Amino acid sequence: MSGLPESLIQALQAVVGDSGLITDAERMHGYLSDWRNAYRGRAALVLRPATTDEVAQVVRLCHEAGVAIVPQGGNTGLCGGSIPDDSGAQVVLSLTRMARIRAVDTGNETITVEAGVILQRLQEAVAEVGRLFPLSLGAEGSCTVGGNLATNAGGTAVLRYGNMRDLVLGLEVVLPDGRIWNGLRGLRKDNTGYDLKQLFIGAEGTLGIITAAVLKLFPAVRSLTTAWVALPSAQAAVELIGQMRGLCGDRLTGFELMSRQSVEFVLRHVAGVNDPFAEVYPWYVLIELSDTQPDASLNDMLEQGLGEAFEQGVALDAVVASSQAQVQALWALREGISQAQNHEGPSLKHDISVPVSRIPAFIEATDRRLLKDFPGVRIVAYGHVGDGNLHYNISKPLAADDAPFKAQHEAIMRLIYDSTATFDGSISAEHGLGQAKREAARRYKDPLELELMRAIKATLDPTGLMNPGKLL
Ligand code: FAD
Ligand code: 2HG
Ligand code: ZN
Repeated sequence: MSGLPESLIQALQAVVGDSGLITDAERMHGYLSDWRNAYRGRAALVLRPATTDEVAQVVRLCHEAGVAIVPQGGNTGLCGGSIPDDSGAQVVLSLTRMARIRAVDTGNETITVEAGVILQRLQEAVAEVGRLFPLSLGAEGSCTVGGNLATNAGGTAVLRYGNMRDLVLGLEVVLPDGRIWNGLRGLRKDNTGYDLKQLFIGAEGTLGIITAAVLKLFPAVRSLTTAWVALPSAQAAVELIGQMRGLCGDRLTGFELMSRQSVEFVLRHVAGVNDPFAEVYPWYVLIELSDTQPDASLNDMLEQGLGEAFEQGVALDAVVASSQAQVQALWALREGISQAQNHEGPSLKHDISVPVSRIPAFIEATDRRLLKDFPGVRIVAYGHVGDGNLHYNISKPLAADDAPFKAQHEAIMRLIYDSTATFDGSISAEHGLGQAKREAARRYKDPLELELMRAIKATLDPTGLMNPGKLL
């Protein structure tokens, strides 16, 4: 049984109805672990409110009873932020039933959506009115707008459109005591004091529950070209992105870097993908150019950029997609890395960032230190070059047992974060801290910043019931 007082369970049930409350262990299962099974917890029950008022009422009831809440969207997060602890005393509050598109205002170029709307559904709804919502990531078929906001999600279009933080005009939030803050303003200019919505974006559910948002719309893309390019080094990727930006400006909307090891994992484990080249190269980039004009000469621009890159030895080989199917095939090689790495045994995921210009030196120095101290580990480095954001992931040595590798996790993580700090970087560029990087943040973040963050937490959530054990 849940361990919560029967009177509280009845009161919660009266708010959300039978379909909004799960106590059965089997039905709770999917809410209690992440997709990699890297984090697993227990919960007193799962609540699935369907409206903002229901969220407010259940949060108030939990607040009065001193019960901790773990907000959850699509549960695709990569650092355990949406998974309860193992006490069995916490309540998971899933937003997936709050999935309405409340309003579309093409005159104001905004859409107002509830937190449980799946990102892909948002993209499709926006396309139907001839617009673009540019946030794009591998989990878009199951992650939610609320989760994207709570993690300040990044993805593959940040170099042109920014992080989730940049795509928001207003929020509706249920505060930890159950009050509703209606900040659903669709204003591009509002200088009336602190920008409170930004506090909740990237807070990973530790300051309140985001129930709805006003998001910006962008002009639809009407021409697009995609290329897969082989490079001799990571340094070449930094040079090439600078050249392509100079040539194409804002038309450069994707520039993803992949090491050979990353691509090999995809070729090995993802069905239906092929290596575009007969030869093996050490690094690859996927380049996307796009424009709002239907007849933009993107191929000419790409050819010019690549032509110069070949002359300088910055690029070694390239294919340009000639059909929508080929575009998808190239993206499958990139987006398949996460899934493919899971098939290679336990792994350590990192989403570090360093200044773009320092990516090559970071990789060189960190590879060297890592392979010296942990011989045989497989480095799966890839990421969003334009954002200085690398997924510097590590898989266990081939043919080694899991246990010795797992025992080295802390030391490997420490080495990578120490190296990141040496390069003036961040230990989390896009996935957040959750439970995975909470301890590490204490070591690498400025003590004054941590003090200010704790002060904000104490002001908004003095009883500490909103996603405890995460982020701070
Ligand atoms: P969840 O996992 O459910 O929750 C994430 C955090 O947000 C938790 O702390 C949770 O408590 C909190 N939360 C959720 N909803 C709310 C709410 N309504 N109010 C308050 N707090 C809430 N991330 C990137 O940034 N870039 C990528 O490129 C990327 N690619 C991915 C690829 C794959 C294959 C996978 C599995 C994940 C990827 N992710 C990526 C990570 C993940 O998809 C994002 O973090 C996403 O934003 C999480 O959304 P979600 O709805 O699944 O949130
Ligand atoms: C990506 O860019 C995601 O593919 C996931 O951020 C990274 O699985 C990972 O480590
Ligand atoms: Zn990423």
